[in-house]
Amino acid sequence: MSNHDNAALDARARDILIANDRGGYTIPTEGLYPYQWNWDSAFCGWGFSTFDVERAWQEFDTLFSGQWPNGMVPHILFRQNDPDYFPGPDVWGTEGIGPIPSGGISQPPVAATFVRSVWEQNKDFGAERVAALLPKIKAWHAWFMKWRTSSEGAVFLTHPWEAGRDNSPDWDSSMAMINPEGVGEYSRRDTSHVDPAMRPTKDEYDRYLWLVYRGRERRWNEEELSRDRPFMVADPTLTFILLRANKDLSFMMNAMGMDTSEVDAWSERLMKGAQSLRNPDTGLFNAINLRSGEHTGHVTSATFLVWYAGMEDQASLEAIRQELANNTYPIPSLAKTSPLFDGMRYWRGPTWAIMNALIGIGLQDMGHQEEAETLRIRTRALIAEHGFAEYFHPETGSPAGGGTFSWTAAVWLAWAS
Ligand code: 9WN
Repeated sequence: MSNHDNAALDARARDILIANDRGGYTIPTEGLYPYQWNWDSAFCGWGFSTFDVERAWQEFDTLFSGQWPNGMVPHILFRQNDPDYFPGPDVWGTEGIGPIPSGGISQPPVAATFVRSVWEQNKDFGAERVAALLPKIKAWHAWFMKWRTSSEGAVFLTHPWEAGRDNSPDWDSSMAMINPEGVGEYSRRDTSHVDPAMRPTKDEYDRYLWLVYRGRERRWNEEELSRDRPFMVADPTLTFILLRANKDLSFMMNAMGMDTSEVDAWSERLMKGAQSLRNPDTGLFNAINLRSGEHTGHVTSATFLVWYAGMEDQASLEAIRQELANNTYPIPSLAKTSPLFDGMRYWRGPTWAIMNALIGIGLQDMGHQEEAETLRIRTRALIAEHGFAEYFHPETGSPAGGGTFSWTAAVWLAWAS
C-alpha cells in the first residue's frame, strides 16, 4: 500500500484539467502545446468523466467538430493563432479544407474506446451523445482503412507526428531516406519551453517540416499524396489502437441496433495487418519501413499494445515480464537494452503514463492481472512522487517535457489512482 495522499492528488489532477480547459476543449499544457490535440483530447474526455460527465462529452464533441469532409480527424485543431507553438496554422495551410484550421494528418484513434468507457458509466445519460458520435467515428475509421492501411492491413503513418511518437527510433531508417532540401530557415518554439536535450533534433525537425510543406503543396489531397509517399511506416501504435477502437465502435453500434458488418470486416483486416508487424527475427511486434520493407527491430512501448488490441501473444508476454524485471518504473518508450536508448529524449527512452495506461488496460482485459496491476502501481507511484509531467526518465523518474500535463492528470484520475 502506498502512503500517498490520494485525495490531494485527485484534487490536483482535477485542477490541472480544469486549468487547461479552454472552454469545451482542453490543451495538453500551457505554453508548449496551446491547441487541442487529438489523442490528448480523447484522454481528457476520459479523465473529465471521473468528475464531470457532461464536460467529458463536450470534449469528444469539440474534437469531432474539427473532422474533415473526408472523415479525417486532425491531430491538432487550431482554434486561434498562438505564437507559442510552431508549426502553426499558417504553416500547415489547411484553411478551407476542414471546418477549423488544423493539422493535415491524424493521430492514434483512441477516441472510440474512451467514448465507450464514458458511455458505459451511464448509458441513459450518454445514449444521445453516443448516437451522434458513432457515424463520425465510423467515418474516421473508414478514412484510416482507405488511406492508411498497407496491402497487408497494418496501419501506417505518413508523418512521425501521426503516430504520436514523434522521434521514435522506429522512424529513423525512413527519416534517413528523406532529403529535406529547400526547407529553409525557421524558428522552433518547443526548445524555448523545454530543454532541447529532451526534444527531437534539428535534423528531425527539418524532415517534419519538409513533409508538412509537401502535404501543403498538394493541398492535403490524399489521392495525390498516395501516389508517392516519401515516408510510410506500418506501426504497432496505430494498428493496435485502431483495431481496439474499431471493436469498441462495433460494440456500441451493435448496442444501438446498427449494422456492424462493414466495421467488423475492418477488424478482420486489421487483425491480419497486426500479424504482419511480427518481426520474424525477434518474434515481437514492431514497425516496418514500408519503403524498404525492413522491420525496425525496436522494442518500444507500442510493442506491448498487443493485448490492448484484444490479441494474445506468448512471446510478448515473456518480453513484457522481462521489461518489468529490467525496470523499476513503468515500461519505457524504448527498451534500455537498445544502443539508441536515451532516457531524456522524448520517445527514445522516457516513460509515458498514457502508453502505460493503454498497455495496462490491455493486460487487464486479457486476464494478465498481475502485470496490469504492477504497471498501474508503478505509474501511480511515479506520478505521486514526481508530478503530472508530460513524461519521465525511466531510470530516475525525473519529470521531463511540459509540466501540469492534461493527459497525465487524466490517466491518474481514470486509471492509476
Ligand atoms: C506534435 C501533444 C502532443 C502529443 C504527441 C507528442 C507531442 C507534438 C509536438 O505532443 O507531439 O504533434 O509538437 O511535439 O509526441 O504524442 O499528442 O501532447
